[in-house]
Parts: sequence; structure tokens; C-alpha cells
Amino acid sequence: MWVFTLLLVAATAASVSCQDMWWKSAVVYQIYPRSFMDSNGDGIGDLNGIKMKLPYLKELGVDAIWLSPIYQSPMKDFGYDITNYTAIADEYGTMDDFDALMAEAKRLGVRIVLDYVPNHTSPESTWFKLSQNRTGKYTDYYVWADGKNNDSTTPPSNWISVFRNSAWQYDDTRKQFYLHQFVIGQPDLNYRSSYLREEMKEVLRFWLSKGVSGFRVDAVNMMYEVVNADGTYPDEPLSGNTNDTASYDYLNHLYTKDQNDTYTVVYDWRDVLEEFGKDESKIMMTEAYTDIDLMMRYYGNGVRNGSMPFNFIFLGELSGTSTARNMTTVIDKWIDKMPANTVANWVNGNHDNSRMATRHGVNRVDAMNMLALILPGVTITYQGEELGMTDGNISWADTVDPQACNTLDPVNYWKSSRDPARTPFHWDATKNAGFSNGSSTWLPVASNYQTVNVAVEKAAARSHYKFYKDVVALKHTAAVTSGSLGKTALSDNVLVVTRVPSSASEKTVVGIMNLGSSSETVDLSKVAGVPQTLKVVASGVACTLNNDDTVQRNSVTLPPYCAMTFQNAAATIVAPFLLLIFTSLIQLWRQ
Ligand SMILES: *[C@@H]1O[C@H](CO)[C@@H](O)[C@H](O)[C@H]1NC(C)=O
Ligand SMILES: *[C@@H]1O[C@H](CO)[C@@H](O)[C@H](O)[C@H]1NC(C)=O
Ligand SMILES: *[C@@H]1O[C@H](CO)[C@@H](O)[C@H](O)[C@H]1NC(C)=O
Ligand SMILES: *[C@@H]1O[C@H](CO)[C@@H](O)[C@H](O)[C@H]1NC(C)=O
Ligand SMILES: *[C@@H]1O[C@H](CO)[C@@H](O)[C@H](O)[C@H]1NC(C)=O
Ligand SMILES: *[C@@H]1O[C@H](CO)[C@@H](O)[C@H](O)[C@H]1NC(C)=O
Ligand SMILES: *[C@@H]1O[C@H](CO)[C@@H](O)[C@H](O)[C@H]1NC(C)=O
Ligand SMILES: *[C@@H]1O[C@H](CO)[C@@H](O)[C@H](O)[C@H]1NC(C)=O
Ligand SMILES: *[C@@H]1O[C@H](CO)[C@@H](O)[C@H](O)[C@H]1NC(C)=O
Ligand SMILES: CC(=O)N[C@H]1CO[C@H](CO)[C@@H](O)[C@@H]1O
Ligand SMILES: [Ca+2]
Ligand SMILES: [Ca+2]
Repeated sequence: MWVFTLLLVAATAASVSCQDMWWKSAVVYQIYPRSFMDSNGDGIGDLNGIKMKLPYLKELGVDAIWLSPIYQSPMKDFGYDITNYTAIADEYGTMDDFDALMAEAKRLGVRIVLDYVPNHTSPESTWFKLSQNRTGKYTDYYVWADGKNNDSTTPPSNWISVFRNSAWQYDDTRKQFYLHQFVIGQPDLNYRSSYLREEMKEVLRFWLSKGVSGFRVDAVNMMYEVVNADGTYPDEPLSGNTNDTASYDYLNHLYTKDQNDTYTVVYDWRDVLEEFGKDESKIMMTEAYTDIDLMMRYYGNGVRNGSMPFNFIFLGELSGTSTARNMTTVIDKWIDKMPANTVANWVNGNHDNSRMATRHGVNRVDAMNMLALILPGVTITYQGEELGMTDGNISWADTVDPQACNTLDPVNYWKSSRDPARTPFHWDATKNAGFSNGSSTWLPVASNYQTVNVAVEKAAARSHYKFYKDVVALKHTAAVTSGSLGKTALSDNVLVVTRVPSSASEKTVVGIMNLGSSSETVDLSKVAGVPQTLKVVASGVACTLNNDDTVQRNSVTLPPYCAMTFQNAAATIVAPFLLLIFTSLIQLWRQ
């Protein structure tokens, strides 16, 4: 009996330290602040707007919100061009507003993760001005170089910006070129300067001291560029993919991304996060669109810990025509590569890509949301995915994204525009979708806001919102947090995902989806780990069963496009029973 009691105590202690690592199984919800909620009627979302809507996020069940940049910026790239990393953009509010948002989020138990943009600042930054002047340590804060043959009209190398044309801009003050891998208004910082590296760590400490739970790191693999021994920069070879000489795709980027020094800097940042990790494990997520093997190195090198690299596999490798087998292949691809004891993550969308509901089709919204939520690790949801929001239609006249404007092409601009995925959030069917009470909004509201919005979806018997919320509620069950993972394609259209907990007293979670346009009846007794009697805990918009209905595993019928989640039907009496024994034992012992 003593052994039994001790075991129970040990189990309790272990689960407490697991809680600490809150992001091991968590939902991180990306907010694009400009488009979430406008509190003062200027047509631009802001911090007070986010604060007003925290109860919505709490009710939805998200663990943390990641805010796209909220810092002082001339908004040439909508906040990814930062003037001052420790000041709030005027249009988003003040530092007092941030502190109030932080306090309210803490009160509600919603964590805040901030965007960290280390590759570049705005040229309006004081650092840049001091660097132009070659003032002290700031002299080498940016990547400066003479033109070829010291000519002010010939750039130092042939490098091309992600947003088209030369990546070098001549600066008349310093009489040198500066590098900008993104827009001209985003000069690259120079990570070969130790002063700069220290300065950037101070930025992390500033926000950690305010209580944030971690960072999402922007464009991390662009931090370092190769420099020759004589200080010149090597030309990149042509890719052969396109004849458009202004396109980023024209070159093979051997020297401007994925350099080895990058990983060291990321591991150094992890150490800074550890300084603040006593009460809460801090999260770091890095954005790098690159080869999967290079991505895995962000997790750590076996000696030092790093950060969780964003998994863009759902974005890049699945589409509306993917089969159930395609999905299992793609899931394995990530899981098989992950180093031991690291955390997986699943990204369904962000502000740079066409919305999930548009890429996969509205019919697959429930399936894709369910998949990202019940697989192990962190689910990253871009605002509006829980509603099935689709891309808005933005005319050339209304286009503001520099990536589209730089094409100067009023016909084909939409192919490179990120505006359609950034339209204001749909709260209700009133003016401006309830996003703003102003006369206009910074981007037009998508035209389907009267049918796709929070108010309508909360009131409906079935909706993407309700389904999403019901699945999120399982995120912290033992099955989803740490259960074993099974995935079986029963046909081209039917995928079954099982999460079986190690303890028989915990419930198994089973997710099932029909990707096709005809009804399917499947026998789940063929799938390992599926309980005999299943109770519906989440039922998508295309399904007919309701929550709490039960079905036998040997015959489950799925209407077209239906996604459902089940748990074991039989109430488990084991856990409460054990608890009863345990408390009785303690009482006995005390007497
Ligand atoms: C509506 O607009 C007024 C100013 O025009 C502003 O003071 C108020 O906070 C706004 N309310 C909401 C909910 O947007
Ligand atoms: C950033 O803004 C803060 C608050 O206004 C100010 O104290 C600080 O000096 C600024 N830093 C830079 C580099 O401009
Ligand atoms: C840079 O130098 C110019 C000319 O000496 C001066 O006008 C300007 O104030 C200086 N800027 C900074 C940030 O020191
Ligand atoms: C390049 O030209 C500038 C003047 O434009 C001059 O100050 C500098 O010394 C020259 N650099 C080299 C390496 O010749
Ligand atoms: C580039 O132009 C050449 C010559 O016109 C053509 O043969 C080739 O197919 C083009 N390449 C691409 C990727 O369009
Ligand atoms: C980068 O690091 C990898 C792994 O340690 C190594 O194999 C490779 O040679 C390095 N590349 C360079 C250019 O140093
Ligand atoms: C890396 O992280 C793991 C898991 O959190 C931890 O056990 C380990 O001690 C860390 N290693 C280092 C070198 O910090
Ligand atoms: C999806 O499956 C089809 C048929 O097996 C295959 O041809 C295709 O390459 C797969 N696509 C992906 C992304 O795995
Ligand atoms: C955008 O336009 C397309 C084609 O006209 C249409 O199918 C789609 O529903 C529109 N999207 C929205 C959000 O209005
Ligand atoms: C997903 C994401 O945050 N993408 C950003 C990557 O970095 C560039 C430059 O900072 C931004 O334009 C993107 O929005
Ligand atoms: Ca506003
Ligand atoms: Ca860089």
C-alpha cells in the first residue's frame, strides 16, 4: 500500500513539472493586429481592440496569442520594418496600452508571444542614422559595402531582394550601399557585429521583463550573408528557374540564407529565454522557409537547445486535392525528422499565404483544423481560420502590400499580393463586419462577412467555429498531450487519426475525416486503438451526428466532407475510483 501511495504522489509531481512546459501541447493563435479589432474608429486594428476581444480568445480556448509586430514603424511592410524595437506604433497604441493588455491577458490566462524581427530595421531607426554617420559601435550595425569598382551606380553584388530588384541601395550620406533582403525600407542588420548581437539580446530581455511568454522569430534564415576575405560579396549563380531578372527566383541563394552562424545566434537567444524561465518555460518559434534538414537544426545541435522551427508542410505540400495518403506522408515527413524530445508544430496559415479555406477549399476547413489540433505539439492558427474565412478580393486600387505594389502590374499583381489574406476579421454582420466603427478600413472587408462571422457561427447549430472550439477543448487531455499517434488512410478520402493515452484510465481521442464528395461507411475495428463504442465530441458542419451521440466502431458513416472527433463512450470509472482510494488512504494515514 505504501508503494502504491508513493507512486501516486510521484505521478502528481511529474504532472506539475509538465504543466511548466505549457507549449508542449498548445494552441498559439496568430493575431495580425492591423486587422483584428479597431477600438477608436480609424479603420486600423489596435492593442485596445485586442484587449476588448480577449474574452473571445479565452472562450475559444487558445493558450497563447502571437502578435505580428506592434512596434514603432513607418509601415512600409506593415510593421516588419521597425524603427524602435521597444516602442509601440502610434496607430496601435501606447506602452501603457500594452501593459494593460498584458495585465488583462494574465488575468484571463491567455499568454502573449511577440514577433521578433531580427534581420532588419526601418531606415528611420536611430541605429541606422548613427550607422550612416559611422558613429562608434553603430558603424557596423548594418551590412554596408562599396559598389563594384567603388562605383556608386553598380551594386556590390548581383543579389536580389525577396520583393524584387537589387538587394542593395546606395546611401548618399554614407556613400556606400546597404543591403536589404526585403524592401528598400528594411536595411539588414549585421550579425557579425558583437555589439549588435548584444543589443538584440537586450530587446528580448526588455519584453521578457514585461512578462511575455516568448517570441516568434521572423525570417531567421536570412540573418547572415557570406562575405569574402577582402570584404566584398560573392555573386550568386543563376537558378535557371525564370528569365525575369528582377525576380528573387532568378538566383540560387547560396550566399544570402541558411548560413551556419545563424544557428549559434538562435541558441544564444534560447539562453536569454532561459534567464527568464524559472516560472514558465518560454516558447521560441522560428520562421525559415527552407529545406527540412536545415530547419531541424534550429531545434538544437545535441549540445545546445534552440527553437521550434515552424512546420510549413501543410502550407507548401498539401492542397485541396490532397488525398488521405498524401496527408499521412506529409505528417511522417516532419515527425520522422524531428530530433528526440522536441515538440512538433502544425501551421495552417499566416498573413503571407492565401487563407486555408481558399487553398484547401471551404469543404476542408473542419478537416484541416482538426488535423492541426489533434496531432502532437503546437497548433498555430491564423486569425479567422476558426471561422473558415476566405481570401478577400482586393482591387489594384486598394492594393497596399509592397510585394504586390512592386510588380507595377495592375493585371497580375494579385499573384504576389498578400492583402487578400489580411482583410479585417469578421465579428458580425454589421458595418465593417464589426471590426471598426469608422467610415473606412485600411483594407476592404471581404464581401462574404455577412455569412462568415463570429456572431452567425456562434448562433448556428453547426459551424466551423463550434467545431474548432470543441476540438480545442481536447488539446490538454492526456491523449492529445502525450498519447501515442496513429494515422491510417482507409481510402483516398478517409483519414483516421488516433491518440491513445498511456494510461487506460484516460480517454482515447479519434479524429476521422471524409475528404471526398460522396458518403463513406467505414469499419474502424481495423484501426489499432479505436475503442468499441465511440462518443461524438466534435462534429463538423457537413456531418449529421451530434455531440454526445454514440456509434459502434465497426460501422461509421461519414457524409461528404464530414470531420468528426470521438472519445470512448463508456464512462471511465477507474480514475475517480483511484482518487477515492487515494483520498481515503490519506485520511486513514492522518488519523
Ligand atoms: C467608435 O468610435 C468612437 C470614435 O469615433 C470611439 O471613441 C469608440 O471607442 C469606437 N468604439 C468601438 C467599439 O469601436
Ligand atoms: C526607443 O523608444 C524608447 C521609448 O520611447 C526610447 O526610450 C529609446 O531610446 C528608443 N530607442 C531607440 C534606439 O531609438
Ligand atoms: C549625422 O551627421 C549629420 C551631419 O554631421 C548631422 O546633421 C546629423 O545630426 C547626424 N545624425 C546623427 C543621428 O548623429
Ligand atoms: C570609394 O569612394 C569613396 C568616395 O566616393 C572614397 O571615400 C573611398 O575611399 C573609396 N574606397 C575605395 C576602396 O577606393
Ligand atoms: C528563358 O529564355 C530562353 C530563351 O528564350 C528559353 O529557352 C527558356 O525556356 C526560358 N526559361 C524559362 C525558365 O522561362
Ligand atoms: C555547416 O555546418 C554543417 C553541419 O555542422 C557542416 O556539415 C557544413 O560543412 C558547414 N558548412 C560550412 C560552409 O561551414
Ligand atoms: C535542453 O532542453 C531539454 C528539454 O527541456 C532539457 O532537458 C535540457 O537540459 C536542455 N539542454 C540544455 C543544454 O540546456
Ligand atoms: C499525393 O498522392 C498522389 C497519388 O499517390 C501522388 O501522385 C502525389 O505525388 C502525392 N502528393 C504529395 C504532395 O504527396
Ligand atoms: C472573390 O471573387 C471570386 C471570383 O469572383 C469569388 O469566387 C469569391 O467568392 C470572392 N471572395 C470573397 C471573399 O468575396
Ligand atoms: C510569415 C511572416 O511573418 N512573414 C514575414 C517575413 O518577413 C518579411 C520581412 O520582414 C515580412 O514581409 C513577412 O510578412
Ligand atoms: Ca484603431
Ligand atoms: Ca541578413
